[in-house]
Amino acid sequence: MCDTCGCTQPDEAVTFTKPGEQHHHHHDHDHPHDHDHSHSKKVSVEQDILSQNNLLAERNRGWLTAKNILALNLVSSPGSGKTTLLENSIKSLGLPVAVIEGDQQTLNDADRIAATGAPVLQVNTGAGCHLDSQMIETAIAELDLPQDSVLMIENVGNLVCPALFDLGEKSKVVIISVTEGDDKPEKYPTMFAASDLCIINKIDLLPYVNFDVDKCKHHAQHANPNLEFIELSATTGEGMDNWLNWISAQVKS
Ligand SMILES: Nc1nc2c(ncn2[C@@H]2O[C@H](COP(=O)(O)OP(=O)(O)OP(=O)(O)O)[C@@H](O)[C@H]2O)c(=O)[nH]1
Ligand SMILES: [Mg+2]
Repeated sequence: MCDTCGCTQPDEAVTFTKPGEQHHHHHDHDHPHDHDHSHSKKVSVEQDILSQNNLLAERNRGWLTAKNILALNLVSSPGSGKTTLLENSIKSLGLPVAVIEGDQQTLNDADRIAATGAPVLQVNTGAGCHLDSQMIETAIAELDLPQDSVLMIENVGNLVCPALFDLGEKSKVVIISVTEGDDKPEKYPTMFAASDLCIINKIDLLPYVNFDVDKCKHHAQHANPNLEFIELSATTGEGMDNWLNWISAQVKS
């Protein structure tokens, strides 16, 4: 998994903060920790972490489904435009939308979402490079989500680790922007395999960059033949209707 990048470090506290509130809710990341670096031990700890995560994810999914809340997990490299996409989707959806923001540090993204009027909770993961299902369990309890609504989860910007962690969402939505290079699905296929929809963002920049949309899609489809695609620009609004329609179809299905 990703212990080289520090996301399973034992002493890291995760914080939950609503913009404008002083209150910080801390809890210790309770992943099992192990200091035996032999390979077999490492594998079994990783399996424990993932199976524990999956159990809680199923509980989240059951809770969300019972309240008819569509939960989407937005995953991507840093800076692909996840927050911009959310900022420009929330008002147009015609449904109550709440957001969980995942970043290692800062309230920047939660502040941006709060400015749209949507309820939002920032999860700061410290050294951690992904959200996990326990963080989502805590966050949804704090957000007091209404029945028949949408929950957008913006994961930590990272095209690798969040693919492994089910949060209890209905779908992962992977966002790739045209400035990242069209070989990303070829290099990081796991994220594309784990997602139901691939948004190709920043298409307004296509005239200025070397990005072959067909090549990108071809490799993403190789990782996941069922992957759907939407090309859009979160800043100019081109293609945003397709995204909003896709969400509406998910709400109904
Ligand atoms: N030209 C262009 N710029 C965009 C588009 N979408 C986002 N950006 C810009 O890309 C930069 C990063 O956007 P964010 O929305 O912060 O990206 P993010 O994925 O939320 O970033 P992290 O949360 O840090 O991973 C900002 O400068 C945005 O204005 C787009 O469609 N076109
Ligand atoms: Mg963001």
